Amino acid sequence: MKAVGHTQVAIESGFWARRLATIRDVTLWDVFRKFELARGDAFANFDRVAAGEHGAHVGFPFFDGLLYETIRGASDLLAVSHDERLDRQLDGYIERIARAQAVDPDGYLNTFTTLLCPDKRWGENGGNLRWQHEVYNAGCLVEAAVHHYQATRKRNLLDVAVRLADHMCGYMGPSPRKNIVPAHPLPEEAFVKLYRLFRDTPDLRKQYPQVAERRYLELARFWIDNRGNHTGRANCLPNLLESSQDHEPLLKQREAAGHSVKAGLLYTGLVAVAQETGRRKYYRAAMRIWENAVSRKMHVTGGVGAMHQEEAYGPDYFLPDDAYLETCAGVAMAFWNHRMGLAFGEARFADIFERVLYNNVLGGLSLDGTRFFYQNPLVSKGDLHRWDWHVCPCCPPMILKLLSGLGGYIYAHQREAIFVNHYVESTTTLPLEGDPLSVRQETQYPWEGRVQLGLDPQRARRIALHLRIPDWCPGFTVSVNGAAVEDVPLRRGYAVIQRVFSPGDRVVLDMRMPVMLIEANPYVEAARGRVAIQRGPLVYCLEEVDNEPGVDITLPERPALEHSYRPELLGGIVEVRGKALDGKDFRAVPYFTWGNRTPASPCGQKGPLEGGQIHDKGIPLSRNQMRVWVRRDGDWDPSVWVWRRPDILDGWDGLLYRPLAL
Ligand code: FUB
Ligand code: ZN
Repeated sequence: MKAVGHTQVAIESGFWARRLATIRDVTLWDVFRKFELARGDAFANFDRVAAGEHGAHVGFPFFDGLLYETIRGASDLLAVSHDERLDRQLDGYIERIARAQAVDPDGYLNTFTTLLCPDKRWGENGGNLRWQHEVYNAGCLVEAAVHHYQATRKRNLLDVAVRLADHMCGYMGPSPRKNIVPAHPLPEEAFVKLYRLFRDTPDLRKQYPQVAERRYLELARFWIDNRGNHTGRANCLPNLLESSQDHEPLLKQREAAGHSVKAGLLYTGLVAVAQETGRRKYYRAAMRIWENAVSRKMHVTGGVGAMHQEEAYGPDYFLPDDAYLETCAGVAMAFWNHRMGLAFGEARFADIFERVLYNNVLGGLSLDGTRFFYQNPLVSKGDLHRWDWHVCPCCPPMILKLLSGLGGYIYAHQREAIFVNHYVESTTTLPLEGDPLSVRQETQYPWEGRVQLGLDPQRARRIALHLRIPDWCPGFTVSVNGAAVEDVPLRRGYAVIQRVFSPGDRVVLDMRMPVMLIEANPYVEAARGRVAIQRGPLVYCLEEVDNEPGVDITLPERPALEHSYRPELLGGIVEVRGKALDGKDFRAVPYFTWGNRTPASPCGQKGPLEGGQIHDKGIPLSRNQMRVWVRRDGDWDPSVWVWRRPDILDGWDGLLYRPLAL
């Protein structure tokens, strides 16, 4: 499928319009301000490079990249609603970035290396490619430049990015160039975007006669193909290790592994390269790794990267309550699933996108838009609070990148077929062959499951309308112009309504949205005997402020669960209420709203914790064995081995989560 870009989609009312207004009016400015003030001005690194200075550098080596990412997010906001002040502010930053690049004859740009270890570019001469983040930063610059150009049609940032990208294309790649791959993935997809920008914009292409855009795609492909090939890497880090998915060739990898942010961004780049080259081996690898990630390594919130060490994916089914689940990893998971959905044309990828978006990622940003979570575990002992700013502020820019472009994930099309992948109140015009098609979507989603679509083709025409039926949905009905449509076929997770649509037609999708209890696959030790509360795409949580201190609830076998909209609570939410086995009432709120009110008392939470701290993947698992993590004498014991019990998986069909039959 081809996605409808975010600039073509207007989100002006409903749940997301309110969230996006906060992001546009508050979060964006807050993030820039904190980068400038929190620990010194991170943009001043560029000024010092421009002035030929050496020495002090503000922040971690990847701060250049984080600033570029914030510019990308800002550009996407600018593209949907022009803001003179923001436009000028970005131009000011870009001028400082461009001045820093201008002093280098090659167009090389990485403030950390230039200021602190100028003889160690690209990790050479005893440098450290992983730590220096040069290729990653360059990728962030390239993607920011593409988005900024698309938003403004200005070349100021693109000029900088092209100069650096061209330098890289001459420096790294197949022998005799250097075998350098990004220690932190992201540039793979960014270079594909740069390639596409020039390929698809002939006017722009004419303005850059020196550009040979094919080289950008070739370098991205080189990075995918040469992960795990350590030949000739003597001058930087020969092996970037599993953290960077460099332990073996990517196309041979079978599991989601290593640093979970790097992993998600790498898999996104893998699919981007697959889409451009059409090579089946790339698609196959992406699908294999995806199956592993979502059927064995994903929390119910869509969060990934259970391990605290290395912010990494853990072993299969290792999904402890206090897992790490970095917000950035959730964003990367969303990017990856978006591309998978477009590439494979199946709704199950948008299901994962939705799960991670509404729970793990949205939970990473406070309701007022100024405070953040880095980790998003399922439980808090009362000592995890939102932070105003972090010494490693990687998550705010990633949140901005995803949410600023949210409009671009909703609709897609393919010849006469249109796809509604997400239920977000919005309007768009789909560029179908022949005439464009206007669509107006009205919905109270995620609070209600009813979606009304007004379709306005310019003339009566045959269209196959595909409506995603989410994995959580136990039943739905469809009507067109008030008449029920019987036996709507479900294809690849979409309800397909194929007919001649006329101007003014109205389609109503009604999805049942009961409160559900979700159980995890029995191999998930930490979840045995436990359930998650979910309604629609939202996973719920219990906070001390609404409940008894300690929040430790045992449910009766058939709990009566009620829900109602509470406009005054947490900006307006659907609350879930029930009675515990001991007869006491409890109240649950959407997980994404947690940590916005009075913090829980320290150690208020009881139950198994700290699983994510223990990890030793040194011992290979045999096919018939698995390691379980058992709590003994108050501690987790990782060394318990059991024979796999396929019998306990009866009826699970490879699922990781399913509704509990009540
Ligand atoms: O290495 C850059 C960023 O810092 C990663 O994406 C985050 O996970 C944090 O480790
Ligand atoms: Zn992060």
